[in-house]
Amino acid sequence: MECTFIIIKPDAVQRGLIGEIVARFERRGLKIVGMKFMQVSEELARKHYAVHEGKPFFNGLIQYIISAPVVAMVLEGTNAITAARNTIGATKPSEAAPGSIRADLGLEIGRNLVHGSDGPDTAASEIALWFGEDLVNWGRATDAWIFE
Ligand code: DAT
Ligand code: MG
Repeated sequence: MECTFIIIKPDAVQRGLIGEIVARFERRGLKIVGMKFMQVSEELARKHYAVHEGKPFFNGLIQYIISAPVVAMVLEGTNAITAARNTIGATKPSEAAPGSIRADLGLEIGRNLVHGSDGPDTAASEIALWFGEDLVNWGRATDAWIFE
């Protein structure tokens, strides 16, 4: 089944929104197969956001992501990548769909609370970069009621 990589970013951690955000993914049916609370190094941040290097917002983005701890997660489920992106909402919170995390909890693009992989290739490389092989393969009691 498909996996996606999620970061609960420093603003969400500082605002006490870890539980709120994890709960939204859990309720959706996505299954946690990796999770860690961590301080991100500048080296890891630059690797993760390498695709944005050279853009005007790059330095601010790196400073933001290393400014406080984050929660990194791997979520598994049917179409997990698209499902998680929809639960997260559009990059600009002001344009995100009502009911999404970014619309409900945020206002600015530079404080948009959550990261989610944007496709199968980025999901695979982000999971490898942040977790390596350190994932938990487990049978969830509710799986048969969520996955047909
Ligand atoms: P997303 O996080 O929705 O996948 P992205 O990959 O295009 O968006 O960009 C990564 C992050 O960089 C995004 O969450 C916020 C920041 N960012 C993107 N575009 C920006 C812009 N035009 N101005 C300021 N920050 C931006
Ligand atoms: Mg992205």
